[in-house]
Amino acid sequence: MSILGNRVLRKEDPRFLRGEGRYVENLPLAGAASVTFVRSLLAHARIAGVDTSAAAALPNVQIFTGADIDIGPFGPPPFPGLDQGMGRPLVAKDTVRFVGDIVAIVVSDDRATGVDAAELVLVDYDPLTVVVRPEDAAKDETLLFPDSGTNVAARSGSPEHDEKLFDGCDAVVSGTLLSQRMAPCPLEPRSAAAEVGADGRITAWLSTQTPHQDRMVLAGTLGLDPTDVRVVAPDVGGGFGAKMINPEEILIVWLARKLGRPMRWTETRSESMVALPHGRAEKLDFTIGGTKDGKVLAYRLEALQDSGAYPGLGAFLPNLTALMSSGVYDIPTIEFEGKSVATNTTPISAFRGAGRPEASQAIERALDAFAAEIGMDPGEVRRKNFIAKDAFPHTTVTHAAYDSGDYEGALDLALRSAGYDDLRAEQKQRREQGGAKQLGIGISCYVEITNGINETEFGEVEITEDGGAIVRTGSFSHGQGHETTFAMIAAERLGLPVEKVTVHKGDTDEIAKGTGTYGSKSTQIGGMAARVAADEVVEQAKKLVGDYLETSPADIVLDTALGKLHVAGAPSRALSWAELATRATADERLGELKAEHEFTAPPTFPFGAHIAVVEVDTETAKVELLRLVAVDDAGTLINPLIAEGQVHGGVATGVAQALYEQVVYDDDGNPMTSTFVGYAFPSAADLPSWEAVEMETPTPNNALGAKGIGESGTIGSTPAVHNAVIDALAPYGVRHVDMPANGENVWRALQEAKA
Ligand code: MCN
Repeated sequence: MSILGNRVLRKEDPRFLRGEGRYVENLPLAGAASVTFVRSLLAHARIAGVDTSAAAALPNVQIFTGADIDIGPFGPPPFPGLDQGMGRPLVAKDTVRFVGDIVAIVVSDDRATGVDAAELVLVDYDPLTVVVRPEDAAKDETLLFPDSGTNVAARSGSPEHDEKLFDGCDAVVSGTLLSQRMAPCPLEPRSAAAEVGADGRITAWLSTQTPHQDRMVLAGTLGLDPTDVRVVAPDVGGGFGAKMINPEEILIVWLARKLGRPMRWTETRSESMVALPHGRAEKLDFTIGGTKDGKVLAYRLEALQDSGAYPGLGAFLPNLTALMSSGVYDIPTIEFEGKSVATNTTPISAFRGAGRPEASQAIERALDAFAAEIGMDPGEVRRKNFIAKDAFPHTTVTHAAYDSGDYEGALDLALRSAGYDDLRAEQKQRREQGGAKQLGIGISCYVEITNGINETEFGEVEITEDGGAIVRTGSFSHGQGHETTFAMIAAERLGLPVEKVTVHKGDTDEIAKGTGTYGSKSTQIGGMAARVAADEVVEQAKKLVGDYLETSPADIVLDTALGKLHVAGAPSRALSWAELATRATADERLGELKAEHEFTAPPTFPFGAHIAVVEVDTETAKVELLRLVAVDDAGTLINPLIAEGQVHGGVATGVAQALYEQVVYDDDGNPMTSTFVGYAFPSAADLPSWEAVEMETPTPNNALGAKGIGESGTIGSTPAVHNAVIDALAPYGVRHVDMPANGENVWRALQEAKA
């Protein structure tokens, strides 16, 4: 029986539960200096001068300003259409562009002195006009990068509008939705340390998702050969898309080389809230039209992406929104126009879902608005427009090539599990009774893209002296449980118990290549690379066993149930992995039991349906999420326990966007939510237990049949909860509530509807 599909407990958990995780912050690094960044307190200003004299007078303190930095600006990434003139000086020289921009660096023996010194660095600012709102930035009245001549960093889709797009529609509805700015909030803030070895090679320990890519960026920025850079990512306490290399990590390495002394830095929570890139921040204007019996004929989506002060990956995200704008529906015509602008705020980057939640939020709101307009049940409208189960592979009008799916099946399962008809009956009863506490039921059907740009991942499998195996992966796990699932994948192919397989990751000296973890692509490419490498090891083993048993390798078979290689038809002429490893070690042939593979595949498209039930107190505007039923289909599951955990965490993020979290700036660009006191990051006590319902529709794109699951819960849940709140308020004439749909926004919506 295969280990795959079993609820194997996470191999990494005993380490974490005993407090034995090793993070950058607790790595011993003798003689390391402490680095403190002095950050701008103004959102937009010219730097007239930086007086470091008082700070430098403290014992054993060194200060660096923009003038001392001899390496070029950071980013933007070389994506097509992204303005390359909007790079970020690692330390601001002339201009600061957001509260949190680095203006000086303090190097000290200890952290406390560093903080004292940082407070003594006096920056003379000449304030400039601050642009916080992307709508204002788009007017190009105040430019963040005057040389670019515009704040528009990137465009996507087409600005052309077909005046006849909605001709033939019985009903046309428009709406606006802000997918508000979110802070990623990894519980382990960013941390970096660096040391130059006696051989001149640099080692950087980073709290990152992408060690191999970081090595390339470090080498490229610092003018080093990549082989002279080693990046080690030890245990990492969450990243959620945001923990990819940034100026801080580059500066830590630059300082270690410059001063010939180990350096370390760990950001504080409030520093993390302003300096770690944020996510979302996409304003979506939709128009949807169709027939009165529910068939959608046309859809237009306009996205205005706030890219923050230094447009990078965030400016590219509307491309993903465009690609996925059709959702699970067969919509004959779609128009998309995206614009990404620079503003005086923290830069935007990837955050769990990155561009795809925005697409789902828009189409799922639009579908509900359309259903309300024609007076049809929102589930029924969806049913009329699904891409049919037998239509796969299916390419949407936005050129997304969906691999496999059963969207109606997912909705049916979700509605059944939720007891939809009973919920509607209870809602009707409450409405008739007219009490303050009204019920809202929200539906969201989603499809998302994982491994969106056909990436390649590296995997290596090696048999160890004791007959176990090591899997080396170029992927990285910072909460996703790869130490368990990748071990399961290799164990299944080798016929070894999962306990005998150890997964190594995150050290660029040990692992030849890698891309890291983002876009929920690890299993389908990294897991597959490990699988293929394991198969190649089996082939090598057959050769070796053939030699030892004096038989042709073609006659050797692996009995995966027993973990033995034997002569076909003669099971007693066998060697177990342990016996084989012992003999191969003695003969110095163990190295033959090792193989590597780089696996590439097209994207896969996980999908699902979420049903949210909320209670809204129409007198106090309090919103309570009562239930969330989540059907998330990620193809064949490797480990349903881990997949469920991923959905669980993902749903928490998605619900938090619907109900709680929002990064807020005042008009001067001051962050108003830079601690967990002001930023409404929910705890377990704020959230109900989710009802996760399994569904598995394999992808034909890899032999595991696996799609990604890491972001699904986030993408599916936000629109379900958002729709539920609006549904609860429908009898009051409410057609829209801003996210987060918290008491304040619900109260406003009720007041506006009354007015
Ligand atoms: N899995 C499975 N069966 C499948 C698909 C996945 O059993 N069909 C398992 C995998 O083997 C893996 C886990 O589920 O152990 C997630 O796998 P996958 O969907 O391939 O996604 P990645 O490993 O590439 O994770 C990335 C994804 C992203 S993009 C964000 S953001 C995110 C997330 O994972 N950030 C996280 N989950 C997170 N979880 C934690 N704890 N912390 C974060 O920062």
